[in-house]
Amino acid sequence: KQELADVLHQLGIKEINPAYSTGLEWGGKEGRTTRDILSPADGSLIATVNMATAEDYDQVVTTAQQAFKTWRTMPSPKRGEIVRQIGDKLREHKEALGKLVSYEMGKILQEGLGEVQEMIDICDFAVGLSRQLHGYTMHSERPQHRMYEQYHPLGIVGIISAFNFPVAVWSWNAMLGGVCGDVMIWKPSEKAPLAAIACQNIIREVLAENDLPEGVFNVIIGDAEIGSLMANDTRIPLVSATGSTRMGKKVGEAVGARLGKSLLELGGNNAIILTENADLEMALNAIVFGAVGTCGQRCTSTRRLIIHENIYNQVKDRLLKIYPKLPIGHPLDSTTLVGPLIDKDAVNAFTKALEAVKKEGGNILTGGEILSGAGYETGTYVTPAIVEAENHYEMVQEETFAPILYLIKYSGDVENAIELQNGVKQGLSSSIFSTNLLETEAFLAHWGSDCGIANVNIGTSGAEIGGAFGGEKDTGGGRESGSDAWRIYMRRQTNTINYSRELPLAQGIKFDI
Ligand code: UN1
Repeated sequence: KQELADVLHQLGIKEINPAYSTGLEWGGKEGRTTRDILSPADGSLIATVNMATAEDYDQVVTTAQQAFKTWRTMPSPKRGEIVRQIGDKLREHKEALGKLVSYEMGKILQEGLGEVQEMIDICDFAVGLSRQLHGYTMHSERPQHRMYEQYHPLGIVGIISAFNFPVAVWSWNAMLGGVCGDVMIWKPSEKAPLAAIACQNIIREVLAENDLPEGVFNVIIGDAEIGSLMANDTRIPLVSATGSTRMGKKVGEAVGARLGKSLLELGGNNAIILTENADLEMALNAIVFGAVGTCGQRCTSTRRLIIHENIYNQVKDRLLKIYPKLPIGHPLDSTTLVGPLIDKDAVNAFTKALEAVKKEGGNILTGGEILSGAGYETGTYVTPAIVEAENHYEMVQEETFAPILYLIKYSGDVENAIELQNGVKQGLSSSIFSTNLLETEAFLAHWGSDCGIANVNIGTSGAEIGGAFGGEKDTGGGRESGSDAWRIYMRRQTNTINYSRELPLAQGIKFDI
């Protein structure tokens, strides 16, 4: 308890945290509803936050608009320098922030620390990127003409993040947006706002130390209504949203209706294919980490295992030996591998999904219980489930944000497995375990996996920040994080310059006046 109090103190979390934009602390509960933030680990009240109103939102937008005027005039490498300082401060606070993420959201400490490491990594990436925001130069068809393109800052980026990665996914957006010259308005999940406030405190220090204006990075703690204001707001040219497909469709429709840009990172229904040529020892580690890591609450979590019939029983037996031994408990206990689900609603969704899949013919091999007794008083701890199922079952087609792994048998060639793997609405992450080149290349071919992420001999979760992250179909199509994902945060402009004394028209058109 004392240790957690120290962690909160180090991160500047007061008992009651107002909704605020950088530099502006709007005190008091007056006119605002409040929300108690309870740890899913032990049910304790960590803090109470005041939820922002529509007026608060407007004030944040005005602050951000103001800050944009200064921020966009700074050379990009200078903005990179600010991001470098943010990365340094994150290094300093890695332990504390990792613990807070873990305590507030319930992922085990190793994963909490991993999440902060993703933030540090994206800062480093963004610093380098700040000197590489380049476009092409083209040869003009006209003599003494030059064509090139440049990328300008876009404006305000609205970032709606989910509870399961309460800080990392924001940082992918914010650090890239930051070096690109944008200003950010971040609406974290109302289920995990404290880690966001902690990040904001870190950033405010950096901004103050560099005499930078309030409002380059803003946080607004609010519910879906604030999200909807952002989606409909023409002052926000880009809305980046992470969460369920249901939420993403609403955001995408609203942003699309005003012809804004959206970057959607939505549900996944990720599968690992195990062919007869899989290295099972490697695969088992990947499967278990993918299926029960973050208690099955990653968008990249492994939900389906598509196994060749010849090795099906062997894989099943091995998994059934591992699962009952998984240490389930407090996420800050170093021996724990499976922490709690975020809340009771998530537990209900888990048990409902299992009931429903059973009705469809699914066979629950292990797990599915809600734990009770000492250490499990919150009712948020469950035993991860393994279910024999068929790909077409309604529940198998859905993303249930909980540790349920469906075992699906295939026979014949790898093409049959790929067809099953692609046979869902979502298209985020996918993986194959095989040491056979023909199989792995088929999986990577254009008729192979239809997902945004396709891995060979690596599980579905735990992507590095250097690649573009996102997926197809119901996953929303957006790409964030590494590679050239930065381009969406900028306004692209094509410039043609005539340095001759003639005015030839393109396409050879004659137009003499
Ligand atoms: C998410 O679950 O929204 O690839 C993001 C992973 C992490 C990011 C997950 N690096 O599992």
